[in-house]
Amino acid sequence: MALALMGGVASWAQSVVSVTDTTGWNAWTKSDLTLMSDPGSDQQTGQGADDFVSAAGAPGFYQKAGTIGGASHLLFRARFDKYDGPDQWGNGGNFGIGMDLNGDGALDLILMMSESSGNVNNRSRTLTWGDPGTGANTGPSTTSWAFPTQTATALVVNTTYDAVQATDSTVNGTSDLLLSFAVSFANLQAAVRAYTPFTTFTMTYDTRITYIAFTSTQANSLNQDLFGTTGNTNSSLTWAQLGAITGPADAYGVVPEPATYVQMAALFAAGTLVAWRRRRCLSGVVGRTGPAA
Ligand SMILES: [Ca+2]
Ligand SMILES: [Ca+2]
Ligand SMILES: [Ca+2]
Ligand SMILES: [Ca+2]
Repeated sequence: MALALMGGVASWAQSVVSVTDTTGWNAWTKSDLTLMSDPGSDQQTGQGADDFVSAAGAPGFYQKAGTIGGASHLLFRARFDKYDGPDQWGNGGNFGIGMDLNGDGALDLILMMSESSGNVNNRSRTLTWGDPGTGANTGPSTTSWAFPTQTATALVVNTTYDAVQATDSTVNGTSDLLLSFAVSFANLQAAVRAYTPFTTFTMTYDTRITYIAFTSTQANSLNQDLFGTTGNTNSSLTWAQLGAITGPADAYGVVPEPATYVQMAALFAAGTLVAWRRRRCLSGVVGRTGPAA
């Protein structure tokens, strides 16, 4: 990937990317840039394949962005405790990513990756969007969601889905799994506009989103493992109190240093980060989210 200077601010040029990439991934961090991690054996239902893990030098969650088939995509990659074989992960599992789009700590959208059960060669993997309920949605005990419309997108092995053995960790003495999937900017943008008050939301490489990740046995619950904290899948604490939510990451998964906010705000009076800060303060409606990368 080439680093370009655009208007004095470093910005990653858009590159062709793949779920099978071995480089260019950014590990999830909190707002203070602390690396997020997750222990083994804290998932709640006994399936090691659904247990987020991390190890020294082997982060548990990564993100990147770029083009797949000419369309811009977000790519997510998680490390799990148990590797069962090529392209095997869920066997009926659900892997959710919660998104806070305006920095108020409340989830606005759920991206759910689900894998059907049975013979791995016959499984389907799909993406669907969850619409959070009327609760606060600021932590495990206050969050719910439903799937009001069918917007399932099929994932394709080696293109938008990949599950391979990790070569850099063996947590719990067993082989670990790196599971990756991709979602297009267009798909995310349409879901935001359909399910949230942010009806003019535009997804760009600079758009800042904060994330949580979890696994579950049912698509409408969080009952296996919450990434970034030990247990706590029913906690009444907030995502931030649990250390389970990222900082405001751009599409590449990069969270700016706190000082960068001030610096960039001075450079771009109407830019992405100013809009972000304003939204954080006022919890207002998101408008245009800044210049394209
Ligand atoms: Ca875990
Ligand atoms: Ca929110
Ligand atoms: Ca393992
Ligand atoms: Ca956990």
